[in-house]
Amino acid sequence: MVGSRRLLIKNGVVVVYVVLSVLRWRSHRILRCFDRMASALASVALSAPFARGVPLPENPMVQRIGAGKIHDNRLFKGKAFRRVSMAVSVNVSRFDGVTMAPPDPILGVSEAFRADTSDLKLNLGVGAYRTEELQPYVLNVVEKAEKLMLERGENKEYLPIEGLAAFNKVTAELLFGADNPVIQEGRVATIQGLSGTGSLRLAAAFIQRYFSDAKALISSPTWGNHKNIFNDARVPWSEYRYYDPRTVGLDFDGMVADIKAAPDGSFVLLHGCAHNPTGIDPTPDQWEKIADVIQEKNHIPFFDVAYQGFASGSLDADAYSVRLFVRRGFELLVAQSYSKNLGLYAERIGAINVVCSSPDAGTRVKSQLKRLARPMYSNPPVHGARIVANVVGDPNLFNEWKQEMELMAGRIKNVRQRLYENLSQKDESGKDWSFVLKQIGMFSYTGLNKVQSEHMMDKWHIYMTKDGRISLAGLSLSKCEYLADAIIDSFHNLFTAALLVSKLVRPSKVNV
Ligand code: PGU
Repeated sequence: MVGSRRLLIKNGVVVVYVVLSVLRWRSHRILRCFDRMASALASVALSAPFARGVPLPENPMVQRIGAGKIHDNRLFKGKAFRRVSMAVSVNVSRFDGVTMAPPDPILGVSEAFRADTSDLKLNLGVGAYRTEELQPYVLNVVEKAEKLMLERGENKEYLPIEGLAAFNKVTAELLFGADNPVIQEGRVATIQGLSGTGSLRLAAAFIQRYFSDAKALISSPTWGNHKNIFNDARVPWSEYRYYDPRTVGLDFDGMVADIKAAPDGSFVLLHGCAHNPTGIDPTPDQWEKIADVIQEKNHIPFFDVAYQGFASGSLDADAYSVRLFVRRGFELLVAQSYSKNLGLYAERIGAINVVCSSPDAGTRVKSQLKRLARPMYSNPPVHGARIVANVVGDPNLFNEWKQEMELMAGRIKNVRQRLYENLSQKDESGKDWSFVLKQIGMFSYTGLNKVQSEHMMDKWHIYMTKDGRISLAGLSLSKCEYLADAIIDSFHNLFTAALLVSKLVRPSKVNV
């Protein structure tokens, strides 16, 4: 009697569960609510004592619970729930509520490029150096350093949380200069990071933890991932004016005014050199004035240095802005990357440096950076760090590296020059393309907008980011003419339509 009543209840519960599951499938809006109810009912249906007749997958923990060997109620509930979750997922995915993420605006371009079968295709999306034959390039000094590492037979033990000591030392010296007082006095907290991105992310986590009321200021436009980094770290940000479309140059007055208008004590993100995506850097005089206003407002400079040595071909020239701010006595943050200047894209090697006013503050900051890193990734990878330590720390390899860097930067400059000549010669409208020559670094900001950039891909098979940025590092001299034809066509023939769209689609100014 008791047994058949139990069977009846069990069947009733199963029917309700099936109905809810069907309804859940029909309606995405109430998905979460049904999901929870369905799970709870299934839990009742499948758990003891009603579940005796329901076949379940073998699970030693379940058997132990059934045998009454575990009496911890918390554990019992947890394990039972996990078992039921598995059963529910047979017909309906627990991940149905997960929506499709859009492709990444930069790395997604490479995916689209790979899918294109045309012989004409050209990938100017991602900022990655290619040879004149458009092949990836491993630097000679990197190969030499790796050979050394193999010969030494180094082990693969964990690094300390802060990374390889030899790496941190040469990295900070490369950035600030070995004789810089902040290095001599031990006032820099340097932590090896997961390349530029990971270092920025660690710094953002630090800001969120210790300056939770502070805001980050980022340039408009900026490298797209800056916004993601601050969003994910829950650091509120807003933009300062940077690019002036009328002059295709720096909106210096706008920049200064916006930095001035921001709440005191904001973190001002500055591109140390080769601003991405515009390729427009402030002049030394403008850097001084930017430092003035940051000082006046008690802001904290936060440099992103992803292109040291790659912009001008000189490591020292490209560290000018950072060293100026250090000379003026600022406490500041600098994220560094070896992706471009040593071609170590996939090694994920970089660093975060925090310059403090005292060695004691430096020690404390470093301890907290380590504390943040530990639960995120525990400690960083060793291979790239050893390559850097071997190249930057060895006078011979260091000199050879500088020559290779000049070569890479030189090839980009040549391509820039050729593109400018082709644009000027071929464009019959008389448009002034000289801004291409004024920009610096890997990129050229063409001024093409979204519609025009999409036309470059659709018609010409030229892959670029939709903000009009092209990576000259992915261009060869022989492809310049083809690229110039594509730019001229996209710029003039889609001008009206593109103007209309750009008026309708305005970028947002403030975010959280
Ligand atoms: N900061 C800036 C200004 C950058 O341009 C990049 C890379 C990074 C940091 C991060 O580089 P890491 O590789 O993490 O060291 N920007 C390139 C690479 C592609 C990407 O978006 O990650 C670019 O094409 O903009």
